[in-house]
Amino acid sequence: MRRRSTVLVPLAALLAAALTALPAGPAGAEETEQVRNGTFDDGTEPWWTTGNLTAAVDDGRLCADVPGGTANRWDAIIGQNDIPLVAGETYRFSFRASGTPGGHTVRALVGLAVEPYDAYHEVSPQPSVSGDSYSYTFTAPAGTAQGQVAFQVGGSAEPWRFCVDDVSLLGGVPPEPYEPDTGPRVRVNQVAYLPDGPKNATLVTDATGALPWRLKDADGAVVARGRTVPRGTDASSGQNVHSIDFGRYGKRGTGLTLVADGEASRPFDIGTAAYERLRTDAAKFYYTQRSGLAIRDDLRPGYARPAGHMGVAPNQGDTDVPCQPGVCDYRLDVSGGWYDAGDHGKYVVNGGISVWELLSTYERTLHTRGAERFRDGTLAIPESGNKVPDLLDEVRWELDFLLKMQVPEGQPLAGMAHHKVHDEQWTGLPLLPSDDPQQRELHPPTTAATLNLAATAAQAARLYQPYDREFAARALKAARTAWAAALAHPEVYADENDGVGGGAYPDRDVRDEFYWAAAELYLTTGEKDFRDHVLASPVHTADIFGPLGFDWARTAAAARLDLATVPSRLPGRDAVRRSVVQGADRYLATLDAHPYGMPYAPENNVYDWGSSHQVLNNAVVLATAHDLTGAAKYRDGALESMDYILGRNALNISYVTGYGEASAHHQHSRWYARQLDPALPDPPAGTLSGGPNSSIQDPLAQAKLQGCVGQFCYIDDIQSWSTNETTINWNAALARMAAFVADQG
Ligand code: 9MR
Repeated sequence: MRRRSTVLVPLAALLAAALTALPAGPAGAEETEQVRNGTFDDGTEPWWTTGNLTAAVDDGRLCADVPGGTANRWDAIIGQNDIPLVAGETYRFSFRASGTPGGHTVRALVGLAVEPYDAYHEVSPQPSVSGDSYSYTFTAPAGTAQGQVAFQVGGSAEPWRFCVDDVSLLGGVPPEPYEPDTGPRVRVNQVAYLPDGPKNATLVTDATGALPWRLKDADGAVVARGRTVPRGTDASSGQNVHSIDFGRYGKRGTGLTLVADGEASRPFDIGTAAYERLRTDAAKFYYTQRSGLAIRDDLRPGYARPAGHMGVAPNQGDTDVPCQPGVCDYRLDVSGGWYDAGDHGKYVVNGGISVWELLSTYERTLHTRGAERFRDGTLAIPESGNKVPDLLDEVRWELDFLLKMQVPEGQPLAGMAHHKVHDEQWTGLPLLPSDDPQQRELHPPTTAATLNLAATAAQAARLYQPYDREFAARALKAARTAWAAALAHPEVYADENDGVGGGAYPDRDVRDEFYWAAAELYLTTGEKDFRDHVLASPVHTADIFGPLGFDWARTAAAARLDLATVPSRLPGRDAVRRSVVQGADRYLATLDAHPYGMPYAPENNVYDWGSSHQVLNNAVVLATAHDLTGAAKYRDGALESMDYILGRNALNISYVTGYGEASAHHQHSRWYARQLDPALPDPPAGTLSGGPNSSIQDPLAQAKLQGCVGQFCYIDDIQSWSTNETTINWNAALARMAAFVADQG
């Protein structure tokens, strides 16, 4: 279709006028069309198609008959190459498209025309028969002379007809400021407060003096009232805020709202039911992360998918995986385990902390209430009905994988564990695990991975003993072998640049991993040698409960918390328990000083990657202090920490999918990728998002969140892998805390 240039000219003139008025106008910020013949007035040149398409001009548009029966979007493409893209420049990508029949998904993208085919911007509209217009603004994360505009139309079982017109990629457009929709200014836990727990909220307001608040039940009747407490400027958000304490009201109910300063909060409950649900949902997350097993629709309606990486084409499989060239000359069956996150990689270090936190969730129930939570049948997994607690069955899936990552006897570095296994190159989104065509590779063994294996296999040995003695014995043997191998090779580190096709997970300080492995081996065996290693570790007496909290790289807390809670004859155990309580005191002080009531205030307000789970892990220290002392203040602190996760925050969002009126649901994942492909599901209910990350490493966050303050460094978009991914270690922190809260009900 011929473009009406009359519209463009005055626009450009206006812009030029505006620019001359600015003191320092950005050089070259003139809107420039990058697409040639996007109106198809001159036939189809220079557009190209894959061989299975014939494109022709029809009624001024470009149309193609798309064959049915292709597997991937990229199996049928219409594209234009040689499009120059400038890093940091903002573009408007627009086009008009129709589909017959309507509803077929098109992957429209601007990106690299050559390997690794990075998508700089992609969308997945489903054009109707009558046609729709689309327009998107994005900032190019990198520059290239080999850019491309492409419409990927494959992946449909049925044939259909696709037409496109007025394709435009306009460079030099002004960036669109990103304004998150933060809803009402009264911020509450959008899920539930416990009837006898603390109840706090935060009000965002310009008012400097105290304001009245009212609590309303579902019928709108005022059931409590009071006055806010002005807290000044909150450093974590830059907002002026007041806090509200309505903890004296404790009647169960649903659909309550808190009203202040002319705004009503999102609705919430006072009750325990939501936490009973979250306790299981957070743990059910793992079944659909499983590799090497078909996910059953009867167990997870809407989440069924074929088994991933079992060697069935196009997968190359994890059943017979070589090392990276030059790393080893054997192959291993490393099938099974959980996919780490939204990628298809499997990493021993991160698998380790995830296993530990889930097993400690289980182990805690043995020492606190005596009852076994997560008993057989509670998680609806294939093993339900085998008389083993379901949480143990689920974690076993990962433990079996971790054991397979151990270097076999007779090989160099025998007994150590390979750091990770993943694809040679990063794969695109969306991509079901079973559709990944890439070569999988084992990466070199590391001391950190070996000690993760030693710690978790030792922990497993004591917990699985009542259910499977053979496995317990095998796990303990593997743990001992790993421990000896780590002692023999104490400084083999992951290469911090080994981040192609999978994450690097580098860690050059493994004193904490040695401490953790020694502690688990001691708690399981009671042996003097391991006890001596624990007592001699420099980490044993160190102050380890810092502001960021523990995670996959900072594992000392795993040891300390277990030494404090799992019965043993460790000399000086009282001091160990005191150190946990002192750590909790510090997190409590942070929480009390924080107008959003969180036990997290990182140095210089730099929110870490996965901050949601850092908040939760700090809450785990509070929860453990409550278990150790029975003091209500630690329980209250642990409960209040959940409020932040579930909506009492600057963005007014619950970071747990399906919990709260506004919850994260576009997490970065190759298979929970509904944002990109409506045929795929969102992440299951009970999935934790990584949350604000000040370093915004991904291009989408860089384009939208530049200059963000703390809590605002987050966007619920599938492309934002640095602020919005889902991972096995983050969900473990959620599972641990959800179980604690449910136990208080
Ligand atoms: O959560 C991890 C973060 O702490 C690291 O700094 C980063 C770089 O190694 O990796 C993050 O983990 C990602 C991993 O590397 C690959 N799978 C997805 C993980 C979450 O984004």
